[in-house]
Amino acid sequence: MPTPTQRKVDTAVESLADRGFAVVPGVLSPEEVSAAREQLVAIAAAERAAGIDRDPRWEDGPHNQRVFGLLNKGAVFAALAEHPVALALVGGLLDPAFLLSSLTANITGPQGRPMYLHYDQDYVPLPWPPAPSVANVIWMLDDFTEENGATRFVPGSHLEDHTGWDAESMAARAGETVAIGGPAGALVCIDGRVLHQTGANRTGGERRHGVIAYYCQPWIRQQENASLSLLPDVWPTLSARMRELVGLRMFKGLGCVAGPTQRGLRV
Ligand SMILES: O=C(O)CCC(=O)C(=O)O
Repeated sequence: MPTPTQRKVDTAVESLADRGFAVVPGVLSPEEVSAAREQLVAIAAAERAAGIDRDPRWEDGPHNQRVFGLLNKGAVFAALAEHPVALALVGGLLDPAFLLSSLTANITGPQGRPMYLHYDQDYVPLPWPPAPSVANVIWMLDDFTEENGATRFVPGSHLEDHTGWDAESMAARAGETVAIGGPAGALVCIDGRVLHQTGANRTGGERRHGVIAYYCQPWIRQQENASLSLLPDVWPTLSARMRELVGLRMFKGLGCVAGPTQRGLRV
């Protein structure tokens, strides 16, 4: 008899196959949500005050905020990236030796504009392999609603032929998107080939806090260069699993240190 969690994972696996995304509600307890949210709110406020909250190239306007490098900003975020439910879902999409590519947050604010419609493996040359090359897990630290900017998807677009897609042809599909919300403590897992975007935040005063764990096949360069970006005092706090996820385990001759035999598994 599968556990309730296993049943939720099984349902999510089916949704990922059919629609290219899946919401799993009730993964985090209210206490876990509060701990992560409080920490994120504090970091986001500090980064706004320090003027490092914006990259002017982002098109979703001055009301949304990204927070980068979350592995350096609290063990509570590492726990999300290595949560067993997230790893089980991503393990169903990618090679078992998949890596954590980056760990960031996306906070929508009132009047935040939608992100451009995109898929997450735009650097993978076409034709793609039959399975996704990357996957995302967005942790909902607030209820995600259509009004506050829940992620929007074009269901099933992961199965389409992406040849010839460009910014214009993707933008033209905005009318096909559906907002996929969920209660705080849920996650949404995303196949790297599905078209999606952050929704517009049309609320008067709500911020939507999401933590985004981005994973990739073990043969892809990671978005965040962990060797350079992880702070020296953070390395010893990482679990053995997280050390593997950031790339310290060799994969078929990749990720060696002075050759494959010198130091064995670097975990
Ligand atoms: O925060 C969201 O709703 C989606 C973010 C996203 O698609 C991205 O960062 O690539």
